[in-house]
Amino acid sequence: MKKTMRILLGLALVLAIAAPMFASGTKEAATSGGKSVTIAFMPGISDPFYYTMERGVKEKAKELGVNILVGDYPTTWGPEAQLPNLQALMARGGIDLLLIAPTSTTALVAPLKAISDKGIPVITVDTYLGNGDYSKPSDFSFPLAYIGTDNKLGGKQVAEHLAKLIGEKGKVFVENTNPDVSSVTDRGNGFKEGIAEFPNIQMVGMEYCMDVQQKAMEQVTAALQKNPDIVGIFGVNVFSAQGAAQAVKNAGLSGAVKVATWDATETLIAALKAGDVDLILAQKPAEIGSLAVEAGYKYVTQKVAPPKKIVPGFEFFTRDNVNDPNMQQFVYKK
Ligand code: T6T
Repeated sequence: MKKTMRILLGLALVLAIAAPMFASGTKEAATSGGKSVTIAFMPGISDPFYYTMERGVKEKAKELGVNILVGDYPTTWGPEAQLPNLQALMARGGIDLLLIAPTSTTALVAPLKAISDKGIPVITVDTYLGNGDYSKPSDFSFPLAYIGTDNKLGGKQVAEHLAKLIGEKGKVFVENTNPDVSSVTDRGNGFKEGIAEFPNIQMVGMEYCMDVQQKAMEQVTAALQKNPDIVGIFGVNVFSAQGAAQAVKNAGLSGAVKVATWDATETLIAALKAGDVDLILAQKPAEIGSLAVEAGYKYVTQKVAPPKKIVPGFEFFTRDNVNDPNMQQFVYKK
């Protein structure tokens, strides 16, 4: 009896020691050459899209036992705001790989190349450098990969949805963010391409708010005054969409002017439920963050290069599915 007890106790001890090795949750710190792996994450701007991406980054890092350093969130969009925060992040040292959403296709090329040349590989998330084709040698092809939405395809599909909402005729307007940012440029171009398929729809303008919601609201208000017969508006990201929806609501035109938006913030979801917005394209920021950490980890620890482009999908919210329990996972949350 005593012997059986001793055997059982011994077995329990072995299992207790071995269990963490097989556990699927948090791992021991991942290492590269005996040192723990540290990945830095530099977001584009302080907004729910990047907060949600950070959540995906941290969840995957916890699973893999990777340390994450997060750069200070820039409060405005652009290299002037992002570069100092990037410098401060890199100065923390001990970084094995950098994940960054470059806020310009051109201005971030040289600073990121310098980081890459120092032996810190770079993956761009959400936005890309140059034309985003890292598979052919060029000045901007040094990043390991671009991981983000197919913005052109999304823009095209938004145009097709909006066209249906307005009965395939009338004037439409686009509220955009910045002219030299890959994500929003592709959305605008995709939208133009999609709208061109409808001969009775005329695109009367595209303005740039530089990612300032108040400016977006003023620009859409002015567009509605200039063209009172606008029937559809596309707001291409969080702040341009929220500003556009506000302008349409202030003008008392909710419902009459259809508002198609991009980015599933809680604010836009509430506006959709209230009838002030008619369509939302939800990206998958947490998935982008998670895939980026996974790719970075494999590269640092096993030298496995990721594909040059990794493109998670997107979803559409309408009033028909906004309360669907399966759709709630696509609402951006910290
Ligand atoms: O739409 C996202 C992101 O994809 C884009 O590059 C910049 O704007 C957001 O962060 C939303 O504000």
